[in-house]
Amino acid sequence: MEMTLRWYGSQHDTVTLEQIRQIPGVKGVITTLYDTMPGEVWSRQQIRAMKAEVEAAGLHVAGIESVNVHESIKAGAADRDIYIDHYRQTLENLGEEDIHLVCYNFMPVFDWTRTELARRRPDGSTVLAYTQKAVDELIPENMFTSIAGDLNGSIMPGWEPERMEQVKELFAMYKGINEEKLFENLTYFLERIMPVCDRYDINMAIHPDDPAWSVFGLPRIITGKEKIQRMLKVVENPHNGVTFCSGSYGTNLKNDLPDMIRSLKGRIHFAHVRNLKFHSAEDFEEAAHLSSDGSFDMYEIVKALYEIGFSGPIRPDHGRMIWGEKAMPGYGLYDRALGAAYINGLWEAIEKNAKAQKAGEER
Ligand code: DNO
Repeated sequence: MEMTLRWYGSQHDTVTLEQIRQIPGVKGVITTLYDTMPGEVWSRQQIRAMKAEVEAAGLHVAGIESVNVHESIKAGAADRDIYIDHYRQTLENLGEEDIHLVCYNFMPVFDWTRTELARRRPDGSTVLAYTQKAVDELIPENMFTSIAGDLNGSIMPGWEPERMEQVKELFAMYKGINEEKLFENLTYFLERIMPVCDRYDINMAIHPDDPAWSVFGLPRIITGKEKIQRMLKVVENPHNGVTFCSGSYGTNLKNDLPDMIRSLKGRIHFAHVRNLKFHSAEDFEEAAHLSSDGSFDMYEIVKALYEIGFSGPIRPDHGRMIWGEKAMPGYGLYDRALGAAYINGLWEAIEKNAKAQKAGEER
């Protein structure tokens, strides 16, 4: 694996590349062109400028998160082929610039959903949290305004104000689209982009739906083991892969995370590692990465990644807001740096142990 950190670009991130470079073991960033809209073609010039900035700071671009998929593609609208062509062109331009990993999602309307962006934990840190009750009581158009006060002046990925202004129209687009139809639209999209991915060796890594169930009655299809296996089989190409995000699949307590990782051997191109603390199956908050701070056994998760020979980029995911930091919720420096150090520590121990065991067996 390669330890990385997500970075939103100097115009949007409070964390600098110089800071990222000082996190032990981090040599690469996962980034994006944050000012582009879904459906836009990313030019080679823009990509080159982004790479140059990262490389000037002594780091490299390990992958893109995200190249967002236009709603017309997800909804299978009449004009989807135009946007698929744009997506293919963006992939080609990324490939020409030697970028080989793209994380994306196929969630209608909303990207990830949280109902609180600054829930206070007993140690005084604040974290993102979710309760089903709050979602059930909210009308979707008000989702953005209900969390806007806790944004610390940042724009959350997937929650860009322009998108939120169109929520009503977006919902209308998905009338009559059930899970099966959404799955067909995903298949249609994947079949058309795979030739470009093959030509440029680009690994597509679909991000799970978060939470891993339907919200506001919208269909959600990347939620658990069977569904993800179906998607990998329907387009049986190694470039059609996944982002294994423990904090997203983990929202559904029925998902056995280490078992899922093992079942996805060879198709996990990117990993997001984070821990959640559950108060009930429908009320959870994000915890520190350390196992004992949340509900997951992080050792078992990292061990499963090690055992399947995972070699792609990995990143600590949402961190708590600690030590007075003001940053995009989930994306401050301090707690993610702690997360990176912890995951690196787990990996080192697991690797040394496995090697010692193997040497012992050979003797
Ligand atoms: C949330 C992120 C998601 C993810 C997208 C991928 O913090 O994990 O926004 O980047 O779903 O397209």
